[in-house]
Amino acid sequence: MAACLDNFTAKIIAERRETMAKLTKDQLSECARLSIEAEHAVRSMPQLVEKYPELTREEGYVIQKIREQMLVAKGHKVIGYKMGATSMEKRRQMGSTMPSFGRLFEYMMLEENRPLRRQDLIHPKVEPEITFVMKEDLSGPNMTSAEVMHATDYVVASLEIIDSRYHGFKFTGPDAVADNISGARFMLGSVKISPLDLDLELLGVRMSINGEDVTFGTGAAVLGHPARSVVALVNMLYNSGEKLKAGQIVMTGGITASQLIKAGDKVVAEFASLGPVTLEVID
Ligand code: OOG
Ligand code: MG
Repeated sequence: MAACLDNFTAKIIAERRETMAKLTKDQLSECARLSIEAEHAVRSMPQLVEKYPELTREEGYVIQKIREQMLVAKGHKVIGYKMGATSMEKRRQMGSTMPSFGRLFEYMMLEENRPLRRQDLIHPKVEPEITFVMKEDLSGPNMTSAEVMHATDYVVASLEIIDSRYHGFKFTGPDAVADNISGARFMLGSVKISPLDLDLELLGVRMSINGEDVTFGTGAAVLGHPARSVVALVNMLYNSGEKLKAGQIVMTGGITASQLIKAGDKVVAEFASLGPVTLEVID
């Protein structure tokens, strides 16, 4: 596994081991492997904290980074990031007090109008999000919303399909971070608008399943303004020696709580100005 770790990850692990002497490199790699295997096998697993009750959020991020390196070694590609727990409804649902981030890989992207296969996932849920696509690199630690808005190519409506790899969708903060914040699939809408031409905080969304409205919200639910979610991401990435790159996608986090979906469902998220995103779930 060591060959899979870059210098940066090795350094964090070394530092943590000096200060906390907690999980070893092999144990961290084992946690990353378990999350990947559960995803591939479409089978849920026990929380990592059952085995490692002292698991920290920082260790969760190291596991997430190792997980990324393992997927990249298999030929996958990171195409952006997804923020977690940026709205009150999501924080309440996740039992989380602070925002977190995960990574988006190319295989997670569902082309518009492509159905989601229920059997590919363990217990999928869907949530509406506003997504930024960047045209310039951004690095922390002192990011501002204005810089984010100017560095953004466009925003689009989106649906995220999350699928925790833990039994019953139950986890602690460090577990969720280690498991890539439940990232599974996502679908982007086709209307692209500069965030400078929208009142993102006032932008409303209504999500329905099989014609019945299930959740409502506005962009302001996401940290007061979705650009602040990108600010938080860029500043967190700085802490781990990374930056947001031109062309990358940032899903700013569920505006509303997520909803369980099943085969046969038709989910529509209707966003003001940005239009609808429609997801059909098949067997
Ligand atoms: C974690 C996913 C969090 C969001 O938008 O807040 C997330 C979960 O709810 O399992 O994607
Ligand atoms: Mg989400």
